[in-house]
Amino acid sequence: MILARRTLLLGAAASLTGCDRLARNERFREALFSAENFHRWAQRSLMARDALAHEFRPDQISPIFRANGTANPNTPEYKALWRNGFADWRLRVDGRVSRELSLSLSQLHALPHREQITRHDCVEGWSAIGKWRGVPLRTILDGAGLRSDARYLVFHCADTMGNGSAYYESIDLIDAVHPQTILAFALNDRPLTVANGAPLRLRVERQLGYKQAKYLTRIEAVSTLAGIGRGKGGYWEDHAGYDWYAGI
Ligand SMILES: Nc1nc2c(c(=O)[nH]1)N[C@H]1C(S)=C(S)[C@@H](COP(=O)(O)O)O[C@H]1N2
Ligand SMILES: [Mo]
Repeated sequence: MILARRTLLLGAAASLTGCDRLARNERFREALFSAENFHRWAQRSLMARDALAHEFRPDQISPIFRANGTANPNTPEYKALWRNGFADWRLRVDGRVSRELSLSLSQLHALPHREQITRHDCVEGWSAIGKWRGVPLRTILDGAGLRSDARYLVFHCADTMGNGSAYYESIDLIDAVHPQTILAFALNDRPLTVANGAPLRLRVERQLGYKQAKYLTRIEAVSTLAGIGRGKGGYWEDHAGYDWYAGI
């Protein structure tokens, strides 16, 4: 669907033959980038900004929610936290905020929850329906108080990818305050497993799978994505040219 729209926008230039060679061309990448912006603008103008992603019935939940990407961060720090049932884990909230926060899992459990049964779509060609429970991100941001120059939220993760770069993702403030954007600690009525991102992951339901950052350690409010990773707003955006705005 995204590809079809993109092809439409870019016309013949986007014909997928020779795509790799084209992608190395800076001017083509600029065109891609503006099409991405257009796609984002179009999606947001045609639908209400707070439109909800479809929610499914309990009987539609997939029997298995497969794991993808990192299935265990496997660092000494993560293993120590896991061994202790994540009692010592903390979520740091910092950057362009008025009050830095350091939240334990039990503090998160004590906050109002939201539950949603949604479909996760991975660009690698699989989907799964799962029931997520977690704290609306908005609640946390209200507690931290975003400063007026905050424009993005960066989600730092505990895992490092094969090339030594940490996994991270980012979203803008529109998605940050969307009612279905939650920090999830449970999947299908069970605490998140390590494979699915324990102890806490992001769910941003109107975007693709790679935006759903697992193994959260820190949420940083920033005014620009420059200087974070390679500056494109996420691990896959930096390393494989994935779209920063992965709307579905
Ligand atoms: N920290 C971290 N988050 C991540 C990934 C990862 O490798 N590390 N993979 C992403 C991708 S591509 C997908 S499809 C989903 C997979 O979530 P799951 O393992 O619960 O299926 O997590 C996303 N979030
Ligand atoms: Mo994915």
